[in-house]
Amino acid sequence: MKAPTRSQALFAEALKYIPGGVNSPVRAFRGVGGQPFFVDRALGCRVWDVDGNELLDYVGTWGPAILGHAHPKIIKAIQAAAEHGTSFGIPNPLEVKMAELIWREVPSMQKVRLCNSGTEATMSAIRLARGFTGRDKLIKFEGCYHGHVDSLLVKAGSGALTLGQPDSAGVPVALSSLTIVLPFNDIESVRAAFAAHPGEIAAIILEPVPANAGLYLPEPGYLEALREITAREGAILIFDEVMTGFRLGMGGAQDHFGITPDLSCFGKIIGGGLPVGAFGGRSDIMDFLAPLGPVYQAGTLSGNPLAMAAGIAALEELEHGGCYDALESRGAQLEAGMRWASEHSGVPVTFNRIGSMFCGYFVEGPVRNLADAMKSNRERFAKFFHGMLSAGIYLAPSQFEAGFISTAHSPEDIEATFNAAAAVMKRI
Ligand code: KE4
Repeated sequence: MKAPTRSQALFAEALKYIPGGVNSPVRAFRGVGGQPFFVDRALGCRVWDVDGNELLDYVGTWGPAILGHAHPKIIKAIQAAAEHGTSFGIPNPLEVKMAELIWREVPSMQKVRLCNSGTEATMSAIRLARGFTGRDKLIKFEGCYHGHVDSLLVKAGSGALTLGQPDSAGVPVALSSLTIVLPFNDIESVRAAFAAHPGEIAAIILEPVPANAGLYLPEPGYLEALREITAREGAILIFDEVMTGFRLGMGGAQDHFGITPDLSCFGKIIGGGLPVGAFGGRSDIMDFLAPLGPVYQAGTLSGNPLAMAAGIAALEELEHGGCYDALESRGAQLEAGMRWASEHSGVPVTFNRIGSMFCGYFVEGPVRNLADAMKSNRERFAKFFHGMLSAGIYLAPSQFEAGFISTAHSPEDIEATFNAAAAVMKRI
């Protein structure tokens, strides 16, 4: 009988105290089978598990590690900030610097409020949109995830235009029924929803690049049409850029696609790996927030000096480091390599990518929405995931997650990745 590995022992221990042994469900490997490994440390584009196995990391802590793990400038910034104290609950200079950075790099962000997670950011943004418009209904899209916000843990009702059903226990139907869930990339359904609910819809919230059902892209003209409809209907357009913010470029998806939303949500990268969130946009809307206005929002650790120091270091490196050209080059190299691996092995894989975000679906393409993504062969994906893990390459443990390349990934790392993929694909 083989002695359990340290990861196995830790997982058994974790199961005693933590539901499912994890503090966030996707970490439990339920999408791919098996047990999660436990990490000991991370540096650059690599993580080492507690049994000493080295892994090339394409999860990047789900997006924040765009500069790789333990970037020296981020570590140094955290150390220096920590010597002054770890939390104040008092306004501090670093939160002003972070706000100015976001204000400068994202023109739509006339005002910004910092918080502690992407979930807090989207939860606050929809409350603000409802408070500002005096309307209660929301539109979200199938396949888009915005954190575990009651009003957004909602799935499509029976008919496309009917009101939403809870997508989690504990969400009251009374609340989910205020959310209309529509197919992404289907602008007619948006027009029909506003026609069916005139003057009642406070906001549309979307991931401009849905990356929580794998990854697929907005069709040409789709985002422009959402902008035009919301402006005409007096509804607030909210871009959830928790993942795409500072990932696709300093201006995020809104700069990439040339759309100005009314409100935007951020997280992940702006915290340099520490807990963070932010939401902001039009001043006339943001000034509805307490203490100025009637919409309440608060947070003990909002603007936390360590998270601000880490995030500022990350954004300043991204701003000055010529990082996005490198990320695009690595992304293109991986895309070409994975397409070769698919052709070489004869296994159909649809590889979607934008910049340094990607997803390989085990299905003939195209994959342009959730319905297409759901056709992927998940059993094959699971075998591919474990085959790559055995080859020392850690991909997201779910077909319905995006992968991330960092500036720490070298061309040699990318080449090793698609060569391993070709070998694994041949075996599954
Ligand atoms: P957090 O509350 O997890 O910081 O952010 C929620 C969130 C909001 N909006 C978008 C577009 C997001 O992708 C997320 C969180 N992303 C997931 C990855 N699919 C985080 C990983 C996890 O849940 O453990």
